[in-house]
Amino acid sequence: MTYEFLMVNPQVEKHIALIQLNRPKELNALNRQLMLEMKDALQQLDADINVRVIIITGNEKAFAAGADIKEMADASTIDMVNRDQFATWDQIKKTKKPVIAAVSGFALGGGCELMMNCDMIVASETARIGQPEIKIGVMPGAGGTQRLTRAVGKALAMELILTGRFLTAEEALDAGLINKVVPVELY
Ligand code: DAK
Repeated sequence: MTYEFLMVNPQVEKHIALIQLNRPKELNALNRQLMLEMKDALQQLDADINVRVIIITGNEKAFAAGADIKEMADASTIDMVNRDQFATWDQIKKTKKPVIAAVSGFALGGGCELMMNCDMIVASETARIGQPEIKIGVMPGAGGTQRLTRAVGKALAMELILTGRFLTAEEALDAGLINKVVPVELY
């Protein structure tokens, strides 16, 4: 399983597969190619009888800093509708095996939405989590308004979406958004 923007190890430990986003210079911004690769990797790992759990991760600085803003910059409304670029996220929900997000650094915008699509979320103490789309004049476009609200309640979800403020890992834990905070050395 060789990809341009992902590194995939189907047996990082016995029965555990690892998908690592691999656009470090762009803070793992989610371009269309990366999302297509994610869909393919998940389908293959789901079909692999040796895999029982799938972990999705980034690197120490960024899980994913959101959809690729540069790729979207010139897109019209019609382009965005036709691209349907977050449809690939549906594959995470279709995956029969548990998917765990291992988050360090930034999980923003589409990156936060990717994280929230997973079944469980473990974050390093350096994680910074948010939906800052408002700062570039758009709203969360891949389920963030709904999943964040279900996870943390309306008050905090509205605050995060309307101000773009980032949560620390501890705040996210207290709010019920993530399962566990670990020291960054363990990440
Ligand atoms: N896209 C593309 N490149 C990005 C990026 C992103 N989201 N985030 C960071 N980068 C790139 C930077 O441009 C920079 O590249 P160079 O300039 O070096 O070439 C490199 O990554 C390092 O970033 P910084 O130099 O900015 O690093 P800092 O540590 O100073 O700052 C930061 C880190 C995460 C605070 C900052 O990079 C930042 O604010 N990034 C943008 C975060 C963001 O706004 N995320 C949300 C993106 S929008 C839709 C609706 C909405 C959407 C899509 C569809 N529909 C209705 C269909 C949008 C979804 C989003 O996720």
